[in-house]
Amino acid sequence: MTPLHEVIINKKTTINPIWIMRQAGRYLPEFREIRKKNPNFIELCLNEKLSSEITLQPIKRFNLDAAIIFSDILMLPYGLNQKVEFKKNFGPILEPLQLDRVLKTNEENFVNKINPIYKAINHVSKNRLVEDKNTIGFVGAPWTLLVYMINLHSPKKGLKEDFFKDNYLIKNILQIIDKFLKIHLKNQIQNGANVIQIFDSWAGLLEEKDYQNYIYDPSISLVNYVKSFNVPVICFPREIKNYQKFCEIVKPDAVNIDYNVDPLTISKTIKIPVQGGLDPKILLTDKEILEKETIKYLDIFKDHPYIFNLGHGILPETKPEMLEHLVKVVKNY
Ligand code: 1CP
Repeated sequence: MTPLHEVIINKKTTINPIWIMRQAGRYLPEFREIRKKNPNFIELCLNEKLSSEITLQPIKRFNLDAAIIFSDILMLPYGLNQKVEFKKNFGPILEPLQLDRVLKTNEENFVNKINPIYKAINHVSKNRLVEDKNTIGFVGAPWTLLVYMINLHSPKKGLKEDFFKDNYLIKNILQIIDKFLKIHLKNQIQNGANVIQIFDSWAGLLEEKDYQNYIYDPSISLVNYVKSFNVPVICFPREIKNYQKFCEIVKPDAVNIDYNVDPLTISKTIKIPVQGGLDPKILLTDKEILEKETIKYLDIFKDHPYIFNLGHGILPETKPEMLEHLVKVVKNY
């Protein structure tokens, strides 16, 4: 059985598999080398040969237990014919949403437009480097995708004041997102993804009164859908105020925690397997601090099914040797 399945399905506590959010990316010189020659990020995600190669880069370098496919949550709006661009040092920029264009997209158009992603998952999952490991497919959660599709860029400075003004549009878009996320999930699973992670990166922007409509209900729909394929699903409702309540209501197979929550409280209150938590900034310090902080998480979760990961994506400034050291500490624990 693969390492993540041992923990998530068999609830094994004697192993601590490790993979890292954004493990394929900018902190790796071999990634930057490819990126330099491929200024268009979307095109790079749709180049099955290069995206497979990038996915495997961290697997070749470190003793990680899972490959996560090099793609982006914003391939969904792209597949729905909302233009997406990635500007250097700024992040994603989306063109204003045109509901009629999105409504015209059918399953066939969508799958054809982003098909190289599925081919890459297929290549990666069959590669001998990944043989005994997991291949992770992923999507953005409906709320987080809605945020980008309406806000049109990163909501780091908060949402636009009139974000919720067009109720008709929001309702329609959420339905479309649900439909196409299921198509996207199905194709990833049918091509070899054997774990799914759902990123709700902007869950923390909502007030608790809005969780039911924008986080719980849309997540339940996707979690149940993934479960129908017998594939385990990990949810990451980043900076949600109450992870325990989220787990009880949404019932994912495992939950990824962010670095602002107290891991000890989590270990005592959450019954399902847990993933992640370590602050990615710890990887910018030194090996001694890294070791201490890593062992803190491993000690807290020593009797809990636990997958080692960070509390958010690895930072571009991280030195690869720090990740190498982290993997060593986890493996030697
Ligand atoms: O080279 C570059 O400039 C591109 C940087 C980059 C990379 C490497 C982006 C732009 N996306 C990715 C890949 C990516 N994105 C992966 C690959 C697999 C891996 O983990 O190794 C994954 C899983 C994502 C998921 C993703 N994209 C999320 C969810 C996770 C998270 O970080 O919260 C989000 C919010 C995005 C949007 C996005 N894409 C890229 C950026 C810089 C952002 C965030 C911008 C913002 O703050 O709004």
